[in-house]
Amino acid sequence: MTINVLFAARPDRWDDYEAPLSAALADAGLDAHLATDLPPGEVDYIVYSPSGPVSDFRPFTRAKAVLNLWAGVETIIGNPTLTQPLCRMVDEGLTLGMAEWVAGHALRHHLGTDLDVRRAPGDWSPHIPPLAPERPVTVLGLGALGQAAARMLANIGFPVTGWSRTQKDIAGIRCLSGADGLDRALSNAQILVLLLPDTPATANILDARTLALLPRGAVILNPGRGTLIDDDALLLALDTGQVGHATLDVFRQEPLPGEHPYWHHPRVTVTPHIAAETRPRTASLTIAENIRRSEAGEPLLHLVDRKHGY
Ligand code: NDP
Ligand code: OXD
Repeated sequence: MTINVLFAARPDRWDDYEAPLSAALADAGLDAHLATDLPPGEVDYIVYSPSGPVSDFRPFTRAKAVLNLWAGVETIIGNPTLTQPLCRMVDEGLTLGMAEWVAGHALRHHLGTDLDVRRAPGDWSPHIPPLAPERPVTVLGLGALGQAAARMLANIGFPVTGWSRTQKDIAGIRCLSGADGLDRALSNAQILVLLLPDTPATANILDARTLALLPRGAVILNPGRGTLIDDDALLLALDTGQVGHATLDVFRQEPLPGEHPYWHHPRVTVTPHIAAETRPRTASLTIAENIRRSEAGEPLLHLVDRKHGY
């Protein structure tokens, strides 16, 4: 029997996804009908994006799973109409994109690139940064994206500490967990990367207390979520020099309002939630594999844990 797959992302994404997703479904051996408009009661799987048209899942009485195109699930996890299993996106394109973004921004601060590219005529003085092995970096969150970023940073040569809810064992990374582990992870983080999800347990994880644990002048990279940071505490820490620079990709309100102090703060770089994008070709493989598994009675990949919220 034909499997009906509803593409419920932003309509302008259809052109990017139609061909790769159709091909991935066919390659997975599935007889699937993929469309942007289907009678809800006939839909077997929903390919979902928070910016798409579906917010009430009740009419989708036959749907076996909701397959999110996003890694983050904070906008859907609390939806009371969602009774179907929810899978988040783990996509090798998204993962590599994030690792590259983190490595690029870490290197910008590590090398002091801004100092060199802003030189004026006559300013020929050398500025010698330490080498990567002398620059400890910490990554909060060791999931799909945090691990990839941590590995890329370690490959460059940085001594990398990672912190997660459950204890990990990753070659070449010092892995910590728990409340005491967080304090230790922060205490020597000259560059701190936030790759935690937005959950009640991670809200304001960087606040006045935890910011004070960082070495003076530490750099923060936040491609995770805006809610991870107490913005007032960060602004104060930037003003006092406790934090040397913050490169922020995600915010409590997006787009970041024009009047927000982050826009004009000399120690803040704002990027418009572009750290990593779900890539249609590779994301289609994840979606097709999950539909194949579901149809074969195998466990779904990347199932969201509703208790923990990610
Ligand atoms: P995962 O779910 O794979 O990993 C989340 C990590 O956070 C896990 O290591 C988890 O620990 C850890 N974690 C969760 N809660 C806690 C807690 N309370 N204390 C300590 N550790 C915790 O997510 P991804 O790596 O795929 O993505 C991370 C986030 O990146 C997304 O949720 C999203 O917010 C953001 N993102 C941003 C993008 C951008 O363009 N800016 C693009 C894509 C994602 P454990 O391993 O023990 O479960
Ligand atoms: C995501 C994101 O969660 O792009 O996938 O932020």
